Amino acid sequence: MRLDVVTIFPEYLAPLNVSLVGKAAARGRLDVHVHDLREWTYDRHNTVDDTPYGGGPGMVMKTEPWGDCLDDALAAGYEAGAHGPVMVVPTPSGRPFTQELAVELSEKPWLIFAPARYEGIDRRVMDEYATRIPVYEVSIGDYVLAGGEAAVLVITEAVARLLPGVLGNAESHRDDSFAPGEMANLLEGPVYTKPPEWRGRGIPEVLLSGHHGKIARWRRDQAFARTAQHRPDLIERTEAAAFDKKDRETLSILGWQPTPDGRFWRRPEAVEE
Ligand code: 6GU
Repeated sequence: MRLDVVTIFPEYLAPLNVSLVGKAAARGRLDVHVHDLREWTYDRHNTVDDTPYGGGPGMVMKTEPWGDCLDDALAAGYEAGAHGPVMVVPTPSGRPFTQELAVELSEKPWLIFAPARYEGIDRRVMDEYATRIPVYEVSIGDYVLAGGEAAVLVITEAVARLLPGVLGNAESHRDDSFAPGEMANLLEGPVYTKPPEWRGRGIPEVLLSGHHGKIARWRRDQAFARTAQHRPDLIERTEAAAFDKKDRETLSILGWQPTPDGRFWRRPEAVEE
C-alpha cells in the first residue's frame, strides 16, 4: 500500500517509522511519503491559510497549496506505478471511523491523507478531487483535535495492522472487538499471563482448568458484561436473536429488559459509571 500524507507538520508523522506501522514500512508492505505543504507556497511567508469568507473565527486552509501539492503527489504516485488512489480527509465533521471502514481502507492500494489545521480546508479542494478520485471525510470520534495529524496516525495504525503479513499472526484479528463473527459488537474482556499470583491476586480458576468450552463461555460472559456496562449502545443496536440463553441471563441481572421489537433496553437510571 502506498501512503501519502500532506501536512504543515511533517515531524508530527515521525511515529509512522515506529512500531507496527514502521515495521510494515521497513518490510515494504507500506510505502510512506510525507509532503510538507509549505513547499507548495510561493510567497515570502509560506502562507497556507486565510480568513473565512462570510466572516467568523479562525482561519481556512487555502486552495492553491493543497491543489498544487496534491497534483504533484498524485503524479509522483502514478509515475511510481501506484494506482487506485483514495483521498482521506480527517475532520470532526466526517463520517465515523469504524473497524468496518478500517477494513475497507486496508483493501485500497493507495491512500492520500489530507489532514487540516485551523478551521479546515477550503471546500473546493475536496469537491475538485472528488471529481477524480474517491474522497472520504472521516472523524475519529466526538471530540475536537487541533488538527488531523493525530487522526492520520490513528487511521494508519488501524489500517496497517490489517495488511497481510503485518501482524505476525493472522488469527490476531479474529477476536478483535468489532470484528465480524461470534463476538461481533462485543468488547474484549480481561486477559491474564504469568505469574499465576501477583501481589496476592490470582487468575480466574476457569482459565487454569484446560476446559476449552468453559473458557470460551467465561470469555463471552466477561465480554458481554463489559459491553453492557461500557457500551450499552452496542447492546441496544443488536438483535436479541444474537444473544444466547446465558447472555440474556447476564443482561437480566444487569437490569436489561427485552423489548417488543426484539432487542434489549436498559432504563437510563440503571447505568452505572
Ligand atoms: Cl479526524 N480531526 C480533527 N481535527 N478533530 C477530530 C477528528 C479529526 N476526529 C475527531 N475530532
